[in-house]
Amino acid sequence: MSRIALITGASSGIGKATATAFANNGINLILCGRRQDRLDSLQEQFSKKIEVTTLKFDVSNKVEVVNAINSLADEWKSVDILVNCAGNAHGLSPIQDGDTDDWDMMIDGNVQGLLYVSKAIIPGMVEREKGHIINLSSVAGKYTYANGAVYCASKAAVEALSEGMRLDLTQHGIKVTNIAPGAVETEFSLVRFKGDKKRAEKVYEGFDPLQPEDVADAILYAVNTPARVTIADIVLYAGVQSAPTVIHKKKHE
Ligand code: 8X3
Repeated sequence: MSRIALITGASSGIGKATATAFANNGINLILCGRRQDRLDSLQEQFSKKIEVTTLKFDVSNKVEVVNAINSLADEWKSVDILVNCAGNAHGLSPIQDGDTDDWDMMIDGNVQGLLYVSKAIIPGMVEREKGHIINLSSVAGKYTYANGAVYCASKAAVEALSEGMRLDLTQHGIKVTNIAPGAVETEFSLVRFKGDKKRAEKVYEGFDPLQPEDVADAILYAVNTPARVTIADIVLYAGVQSAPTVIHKKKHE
């Protein structure tokens, strides 16, 4: 039986690219997200190659997470790979101007959500003495930048959780990989700037940003290493990027 991967945030961006890479490599998929129509169209697309099922839930809703994962049919329960991809940035402002609703969404989604999903999957992995958890962190979890304190804090928490999970789970045959991308062209900035397309597009102007597929390649590499190898941490920057806010953009004439 081929491996089964459960991917949160699978309906767009890095989650969707990872799902595509996994499908092309014969890994069966449990696609999770909040937008059922998008999950359905991905299911239709991938089901020519692999087995696919979908789960619609919000990672930050503890009851929804538990109910959705408990609803999996028996043949889907033995998850080999968990990709904790769901996450978001909301707002970019100095701490004194921060919106507490934005803070809640980032902490609830990026930290609590990752924990709720992991809690629902890890006991089965421990029982089977095998598994691989991929946590999507960010370079923002390694270096804090101005106006991004809470987003950076949420990703610093992911870094700590990846390390903590690895410490607790390695003895149970479970690998934990932390993936920290820099500037990736996804819906990330559109969400951060609350739908302001112009402002979002500006983020990726004047340079060649990472694409979701570049991050998916790194994830695929990590899940395809032999048992003797643990890829603990992968940091990816765009070609002209050397820190979260250091990007050598082309100047406009
Ligand atoms: C996304 C990368 O540097 O915009 O997590 O925060 S950054």
